[in-house]
Amino acid sequence: MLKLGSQEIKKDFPIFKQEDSIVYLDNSATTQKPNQVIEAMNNYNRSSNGNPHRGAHKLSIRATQEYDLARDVVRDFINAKESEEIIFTRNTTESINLIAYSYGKAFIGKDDEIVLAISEHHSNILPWQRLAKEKGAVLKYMYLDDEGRIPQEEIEKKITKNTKIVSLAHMSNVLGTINPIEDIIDYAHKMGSIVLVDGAQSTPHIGTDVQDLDADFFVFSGHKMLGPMNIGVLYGKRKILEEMPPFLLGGDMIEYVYEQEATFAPIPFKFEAGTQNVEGAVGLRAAIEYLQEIGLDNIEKHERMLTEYTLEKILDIPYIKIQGPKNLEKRGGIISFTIDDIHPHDVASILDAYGIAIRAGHHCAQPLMRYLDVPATSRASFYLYNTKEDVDRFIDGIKKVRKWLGYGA
Ligand code: 7TS
Repeated sequence: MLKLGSQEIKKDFPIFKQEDSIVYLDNSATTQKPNQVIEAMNNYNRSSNGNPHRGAHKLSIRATQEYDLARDVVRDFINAKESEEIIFTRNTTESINLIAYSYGKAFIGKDDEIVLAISEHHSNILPWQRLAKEKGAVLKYMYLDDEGRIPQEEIEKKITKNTKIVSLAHMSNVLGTINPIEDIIDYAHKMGSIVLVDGAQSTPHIGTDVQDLDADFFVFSGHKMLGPMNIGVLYGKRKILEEMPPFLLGGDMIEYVYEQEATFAPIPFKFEAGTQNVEGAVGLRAAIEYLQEIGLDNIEKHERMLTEYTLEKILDIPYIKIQGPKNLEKRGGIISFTIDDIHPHDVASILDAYGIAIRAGHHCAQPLMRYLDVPATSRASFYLYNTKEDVDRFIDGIKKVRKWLGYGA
């Protein structure tokens, strides 16, 4: 097995051969692809490309088999009960939009409450804003303590008997906090609400068990877990998915179509209108198999080691402020920070000149930025191929930023 933390693992990722000196710390935005994923997609295109579910010919049949297999692999990865509960979408954003549009329009009405956290990504805010405006529903936010965590009192204050859905990131893409979704799901269910978990930042890094969590919906994106862009997942409990009306209408999601009426195919097809992204599903399957071979537990452990190592060093630098938890408790490998007197965009540009890729900006979380009272942050985020040497270069880089701009040490 490949040893995490060694340079060896980078050999699986052709981008690190081409960009042999890059320190890639923008994994929360998107991750790099190993040869295994690239080859799986190439092989599919070379040998099995056809339109799935449509033809009797062998290429269509092969494409259908590849697509179905990918669905089974995703089911296993998140421990869903049935493969029919796995719907392929383009990404987390589309999955949430689908739920807000379909479930929301059918089951959320006037004065019903939708509860989010203030730390949500815009993808988990805007669809609910529109729904709330259209339906006269109430959009409520759970606020955070000084470490970026949702206090228990806040959960019990905001989720009430009128709450119809709680929609929440498992891991914040800015603060790196892992939200107490088990407790929130438990409490929301007691109040009669369902829960959507946005797993965009957690699924790639920590094991997911949707049955254990008892999540009603769970969504994530392939491109943040070594897979390709434009393939995402929406898990939903069978009973709920069956009650929901379709989102997009068109080919492959119907049973019968008449001049004025139509009936729809069973799940998952009801939610997969149009020609599907089989190539993407094949790539996602290869990514999951790669992650499973290394083991999510090992990945989590490795990233915790890197996070601890980084925090130790960064907390020693007096002009740097961490946004989010400063310890390892219930957090992932995402570290947001600001450097006194320097705009985060300048930090990112200067680090780029040293070959270090981080992200700066509002991270699609403007309400959180306002809540934290910062215009933006710089953010480093880890994945399995990062090493301690990457962290050393990153720390070295951020120590040079102020000097570069003439502020002295
Ligand atoms: N939810 C969370 C928690 C995210 O971090 C992101 C993307 C999304 C939803 C949307 O994912 P998409 O695949 O549909 O685009 N987050 C980031 C980020 O932090 N930097 O770039 C994209």
